[in-house]
Amino acid sequence: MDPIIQSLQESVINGQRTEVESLVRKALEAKLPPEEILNTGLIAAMKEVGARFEAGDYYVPEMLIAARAMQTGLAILKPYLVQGGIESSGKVVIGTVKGDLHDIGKNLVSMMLEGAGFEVTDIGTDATPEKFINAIKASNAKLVGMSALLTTTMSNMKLIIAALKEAGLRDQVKVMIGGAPVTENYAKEIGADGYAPDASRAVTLAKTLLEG
Ligand code: B1M
Repeated sequence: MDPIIQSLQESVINGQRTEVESLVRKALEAKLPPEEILNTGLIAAMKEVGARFEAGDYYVPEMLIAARAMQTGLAILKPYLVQGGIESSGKVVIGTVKGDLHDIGKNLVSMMLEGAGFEVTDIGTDATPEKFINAIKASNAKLVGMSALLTTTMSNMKLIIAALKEAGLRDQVKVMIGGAPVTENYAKEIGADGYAPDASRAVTLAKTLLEG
């Protein structure tokens, strides 16, 4: 592994924001591919943070500090991951479902969708069914993206789909879901139109859903 990427991983794991900032810049200056900086540097580090939390070596504050460091790196990387000036591919409403505060993955999906030309309305975290419904009505979106990182909150995706039906919006929008505990099977089970395991595949899925 490139030594810059190795140091970047360590800095995210240790929650060293300033180091993360300078290492992402250094990696870009060294012409390392932005996707490698993202996947091997930032995302892999967050996986390790999760593993340490699970093992009882890290607690919530360490997770939070690591998340902040990761977000700093992501902000610097953003212009290199998304290419602007593309024609609109469609309108999307995206949010992390009620009860869930994890937003790094959702932000990444949002960012990549924007980069692919989608007009994204990001309703943030802890989003209630009403919030999704109001945003769809306000933007006239044809696609809804839901993210969940907790096994306890992923079931809220089902409630949101039911609320969309009740509001008479289900036929107007396609629904795509994602997040660490979510699977293709779960998407089928709750009647979503698709599942994507990561941000780049979320873009491919969004395009397919809106074409079909
Ligand atoms: Co949380 N947390 N956390 N946490 N946290 C996890 C999710 C956990 C797996 C850690 C662990 O135990 N190993 C665990 C969940 C266990 C479970 O439910 N099975 C957990 C827990 C337990 C908790 C708390 C309950 C801890 C506590 O309080 N005791 C608590 C819950 C708070 C709440 O939400 N109500 C909590 C809190 C937090 C912080 C606030 C400290 C922080 C979040 C900060 C933030 O997001 N601003 C945090 C973090 C950072 C994590 C881990 C370490 C990292 C998550 C992350 O950002 N990953 C996480 C461990 C892990 O996931 N391995 C963990 C990087 C990100 C790029 O990946 O989000 O998976 P991810 O997104 C990917 C794909 O999933 C996909 O694309 C993204 C890019 O490739 N994707 C989509 C995501 N959304 C998509 C939507 C799509 C398509 C694809 O379409 C719409």
